[in-house]
Amino acid sequence: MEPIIFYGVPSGCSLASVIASEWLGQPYHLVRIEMMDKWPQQFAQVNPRMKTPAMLTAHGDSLTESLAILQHIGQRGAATGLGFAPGTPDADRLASMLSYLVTDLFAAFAPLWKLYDAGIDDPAVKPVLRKYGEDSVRAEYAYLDQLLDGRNWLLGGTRPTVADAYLFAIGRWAEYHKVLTLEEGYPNLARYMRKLAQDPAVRFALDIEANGTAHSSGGFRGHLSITQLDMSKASFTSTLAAA
Ligand SMILES: N[C@@H](CCC(=O)N[C@@H](CS)C(=O)NCC(=O)O)C(=O)O
Repeated sequence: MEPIIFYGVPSGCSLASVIASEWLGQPYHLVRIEMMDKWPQQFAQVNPRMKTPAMLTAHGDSLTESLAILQHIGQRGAATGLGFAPGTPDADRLASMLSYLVTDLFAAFAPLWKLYDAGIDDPAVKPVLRKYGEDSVRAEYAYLDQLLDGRNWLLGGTRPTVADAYLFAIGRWAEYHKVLTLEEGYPNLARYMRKLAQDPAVRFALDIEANGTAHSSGGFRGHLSITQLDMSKASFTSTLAAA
């Protein structure tokens, strides 16, 4: 079967898995999850934690967690430098970068998402969460800005890897939450985000997120409805999904 990526809107971290799938250039399908609505119950069979992204691989296995999905896509694209063959120094560098992004950078936004999702109005809690989130985000953006000084891509090199797909997906959140403006104080990150925003795969993923439709120059073979999928054939290799 062709792999299926389950992506969430609005503004999900799963945008990275869509960008990376486009960069890979091999056939794949998408399933859209409206995260603010009631989630389809069938999705629990792909990811019982009810989080996106999730994937059904070409073998019909469920794969959860951005890091695992991006490593999977990257390894399939090792020949072109989207990821790297396991056991190589480059693969170690990519694993290290992805780990940083999915833990420290993602976690910096947690208080802001908590405020957004839960609509917290308690005056004793709201400013504390806001300040903690803003300080954490600024610290990580300062680190990333320094890292990108003189570099086109997160790992250096001449082409983006799956780590760049993830940084683009998360990097837009600071402005989404009105924490900062990249152009003011983060010039390298601003240049990097501007350049990626022009990339055809990134534009495709943003259009898909916004409108549910877009022109693919990669391997997109269309959306599937989750109700069309025969989940009974999916097998769960993910430790989290099997729990
Ligand atoms: N550790 C997971 C986190 C996934 C996650 O939290 N996804 C968010 C969107 S960015 C989600 O599905 N949120 C919906 C919810 O928590 O209800 C990963 O890295 O894939």
